[in-house]
Amino acid sequence: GNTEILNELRAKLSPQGDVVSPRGRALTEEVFGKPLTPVEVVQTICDDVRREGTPALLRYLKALDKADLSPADLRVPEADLAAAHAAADPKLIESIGRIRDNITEFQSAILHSDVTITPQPGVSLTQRYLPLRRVGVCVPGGAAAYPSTVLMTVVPAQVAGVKEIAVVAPPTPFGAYNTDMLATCHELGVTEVYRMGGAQAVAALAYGCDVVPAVDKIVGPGNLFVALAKKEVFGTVDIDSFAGPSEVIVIADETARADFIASDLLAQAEHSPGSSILITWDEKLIDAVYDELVRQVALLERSELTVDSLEAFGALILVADETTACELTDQFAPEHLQIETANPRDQIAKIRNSGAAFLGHHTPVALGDYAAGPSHVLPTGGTCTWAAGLCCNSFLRSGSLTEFNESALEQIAPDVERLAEKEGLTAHARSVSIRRS
Ligand code: HSO
Ligand code: ZN
Repeated sequence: GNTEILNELRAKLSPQGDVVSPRGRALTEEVFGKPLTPVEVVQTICDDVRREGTPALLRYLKALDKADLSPADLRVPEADLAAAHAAADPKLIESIGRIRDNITEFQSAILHSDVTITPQPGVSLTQRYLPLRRVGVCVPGGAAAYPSTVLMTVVPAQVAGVKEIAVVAPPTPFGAYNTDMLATCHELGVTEVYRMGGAQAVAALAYGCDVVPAVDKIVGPGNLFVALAKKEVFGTVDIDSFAGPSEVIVIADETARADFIASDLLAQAEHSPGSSILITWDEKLIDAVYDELVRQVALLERSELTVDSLEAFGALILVADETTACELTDQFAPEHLQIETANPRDQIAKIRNSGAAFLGHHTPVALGDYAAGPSHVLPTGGTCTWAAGLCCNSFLRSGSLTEFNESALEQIAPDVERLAEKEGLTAHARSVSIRRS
């Protein structure tokens, strides 16, 4: 049945991800001298970086990323950022500027501001929001370069008012050596960029070392090891949601175009691994989308990887009706939800669980990935039932301010004293009664 298919997919995309590739397993055996689970690998790395600092960081970058760096190589010189910017395609820089404006406009509009109430005369209660002082941003650099991830993390942090932003990217051609990524950092005014990736970079950001001062929060996507390392350092620092393999569910009706749907499924599969699921109650769409997938995948630059991903994590699901489509979607709780129907608001009203939803025939997920305004850093693996996507408010922490005058204290005092007595905490009670006239 359809539920079983989705459960199976969900299990494969599990954020715990205890499966590693044979290559990964061989590498960890070589580096650690014994087979370790990914969690054990990450714990070992984080412990070592916490205790030893930079030497451990360098050792792991060499062993795991094959990057033989000296301490001085870890930070990208600001001159390199400026040079990458100067050499970049001017059209790219213009696009980045426009996208930054889009993100800024949306994020500024949703930014929390302080709230004060006066529930009664003489009482003032405030929730105030302050930006984090310093944050770390992980930018992936394995399978592709992601200037867009720089935009979708850094701009919300800037809107929140974060002053210090440290970007880390693995020392790879798609990572810290990618000039488009570096140019984007420069355009956004980021001056701290580090050539470091994996669990070791997360540990360095969390604990700090001579090269990079510790941050208050680490955000951004990465591979399994980055994700597990963020969990490992949570408590020392804050982290954002869990970002595993990308996922989309497309809900479509008879008004949808098979070629559009196929293009959306392929865009997600291209992330490889990426999960692409169509749910429809229109039988004709299933075959039409399948044919379009076959036709379009051949045209792609990453067609082989995309086919692998579709085969492992893709599904075309026919359901009896719209209600069933919405129920299945809610159960799966996808990172991205795309609704290609005549009245997408009818369906979204019935669905609680999705990291981000894209409504209508003219709103491919790619708009959100690159340019619309909400961040593309979203909870995956079904975690959107309790986690939210990154936004400017992820970079704030709140605190409360409470102030009572004498008569307001007098009014509330009996309740405080009664509860304090019940708890046997007489010093608490006295700290109130001593102020009463
Ligand atoms: N779909 C990815 C983000 C991304 N797509 C970056 C293209 N570049 C996770 O939401
Ligand atoms: Zn994407």
